Amino acid sequence: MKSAFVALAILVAGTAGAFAASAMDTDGDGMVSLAEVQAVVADFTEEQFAGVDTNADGMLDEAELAAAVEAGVIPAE
Ligand SMILES: [Ca+2]
Ligand SMILES: [Ca+2]
Repeated sequence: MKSAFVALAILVAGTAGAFAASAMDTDGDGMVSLAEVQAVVADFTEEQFAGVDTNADGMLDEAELAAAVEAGVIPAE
């Protein structure tokens, strides 16, 4: 019962992340850049971006974006 709930929670979180990524990823490369975040959150800073870019490659992948949305740093679109 508990594992089913966890699986559902992961499924829901994954769906929200994918949705946010597709909405923000305006050039369709599958990654969200600082400029793409700033198109949605105008006052999003480089420091905030660095905080959610956990592997520091300068782009947010789906997992990083999902974590940022979950943390409330980036609003879910
Ligand atoms: Ca992109
Ligand atoms: Ca990254």
